[in-house]
Amino acid sequence: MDSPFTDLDRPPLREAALRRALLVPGGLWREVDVLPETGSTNADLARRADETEGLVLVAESQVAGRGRLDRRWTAPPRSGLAVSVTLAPNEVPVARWGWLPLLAGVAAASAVSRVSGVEVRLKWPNDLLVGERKLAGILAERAGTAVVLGIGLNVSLRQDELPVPTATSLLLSGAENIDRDPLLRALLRELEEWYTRWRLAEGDARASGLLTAYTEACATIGRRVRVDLPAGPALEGAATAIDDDGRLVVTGPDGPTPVGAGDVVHVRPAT
Ligand code: BT5
Repeated sequence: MDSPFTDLDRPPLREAALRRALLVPGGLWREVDVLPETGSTNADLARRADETEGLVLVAESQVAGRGRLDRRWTAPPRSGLAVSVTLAPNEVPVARWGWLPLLAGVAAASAVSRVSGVEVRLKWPNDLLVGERKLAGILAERAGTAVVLGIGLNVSLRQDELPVPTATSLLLSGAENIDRDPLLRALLRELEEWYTRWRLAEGDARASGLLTAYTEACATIGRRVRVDLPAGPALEGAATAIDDDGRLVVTGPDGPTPVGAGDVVHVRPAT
């Protein structure tokens, strides 16, 4: 039976209340839709990205959720948040748009930490971690003159529901609050705040404070990592910094090498 009330621990999102809270005059968000099911909220918004920025699409269930590099994002219905938004920072040079998924990571980690009471950190480029385990993932895709930014967050998944052993959920992390409505509101508000700040600084991550906030939230810096690249040998060394372009600086035997998010297949802890 697929009633919205089958699982009392997983009430449906309240679309009308979300709209009342998020669609405010002068605000970034222009439309908030909650679908019971879709393939991928990123794919849906990519088809509409040129219309306007500020579209928000949430799905209670995704049957073809996308990860990066043709990987998949899977989660049981109503067990988390699957949300995408459209952004079009036209006054920001395109070379700086690579900061958008990192910006989303900073906003999401801060909002989720605050609402849930769980300490959430970032794994470069844009996974949200609790300890070593993945709580949420972010996918930014160019669509014409806009960017579709998608976030998948695990909220009430139980151990036996985790799609991979390296995943976790807010429930499994001992969260104080696993109510998805306030989580989504906080996430979108914080995303709007960071986006506005960054856009006003014309995408300058240093001037907007984004670089500092990202560096503080990032668990990768200071660790030894092994970076798998699409071709050639893996790069191994100490993750020492994030540069002004949002690249991870890995310092190995040949000195510091900046690696861009688009070039990386995997970043793993190295021994
Ligand atoms: C990501 O990719 O982490 C980006 C995920 C973005 C999902 C959102 S949901 C809303 C929007 N609409 C979409 O279609 N997508 C976005 P990546 O770094 O490539 O990680 C994918 C990998 O994470 C998979 O190969 C699995 O190993 C793992 N994985 C899949 N589902 C997971 C989950 N629920 N929790 C933790 N890890 C998961």
